[in-house]
Amino acid sequence: MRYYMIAFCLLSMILLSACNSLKVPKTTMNHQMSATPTDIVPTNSEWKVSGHPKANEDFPVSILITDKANKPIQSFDTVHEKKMHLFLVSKDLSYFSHIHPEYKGNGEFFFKTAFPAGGDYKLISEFTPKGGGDPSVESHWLQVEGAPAKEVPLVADKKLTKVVEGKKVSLSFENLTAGKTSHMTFTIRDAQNNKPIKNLEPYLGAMGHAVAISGDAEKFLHIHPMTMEGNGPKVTFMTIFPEKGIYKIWGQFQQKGKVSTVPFVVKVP
Ligand SMILES: [Cu+2]
Repeated sequence: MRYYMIAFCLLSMILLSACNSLKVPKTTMNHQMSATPTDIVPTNSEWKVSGHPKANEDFPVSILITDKANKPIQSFDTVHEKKMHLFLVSKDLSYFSHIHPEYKGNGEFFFKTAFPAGGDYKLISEFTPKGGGDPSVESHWLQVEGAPAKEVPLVADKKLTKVVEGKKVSLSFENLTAGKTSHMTFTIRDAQNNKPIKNLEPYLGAMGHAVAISGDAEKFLHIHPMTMEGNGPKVTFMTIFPEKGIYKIWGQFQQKGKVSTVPFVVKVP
């Protein structure tokens, strides 16, 4: 049964990534599986930003999600505890934020945010219209006025170990090749004493989340762990990078009620 599930999961991923590289589905094994692997509901989105957003100033954004006939989609599934997951990144991928817009009804989501500097930002929303098996993705580029941050060149990390908020996090891959199933493991230790952290807490219904975005900000993968078992120090994700190239990956893990975001830049051969 387990192997059947794995095979099914792989097949869904391959078919879906072939359909639309931006809409690569979740790759969790525990996640409810769709009836058919091409279960993405086609959508449109309308992003409304009032005025001209300026750096360091909160501004409101509303997103209207419609179907192909431009009728607002009424119901959304709650996936990983939320109806919509929204990722905000700067063009150079140096800035990253993961938030959850509020559902207002009648297809409309709402959030407020502020960006730390002027420049171009990509807003990537992920949601599942009710009855759709796999999440839909809609994105929008936004220009923010103000002094731009110094552009950070996106180069692959030489060392895949980072210390973030007292955690020493190492990233390792098995079978890292574009178009193939890769396993990506984060190992989390206490930066002070190097002891493995074994008390990770579920964050949005999983032992961690990972997001990968290609260097051109065109390809987006939201990845969930392969298992709910264990609370660290290792969290393994399974995914398919659709194309070769540079990707930035953010792992998010919760311990003692606090979420840490750990970024890595990798080159996928
Ligand atoms: Cu989310």
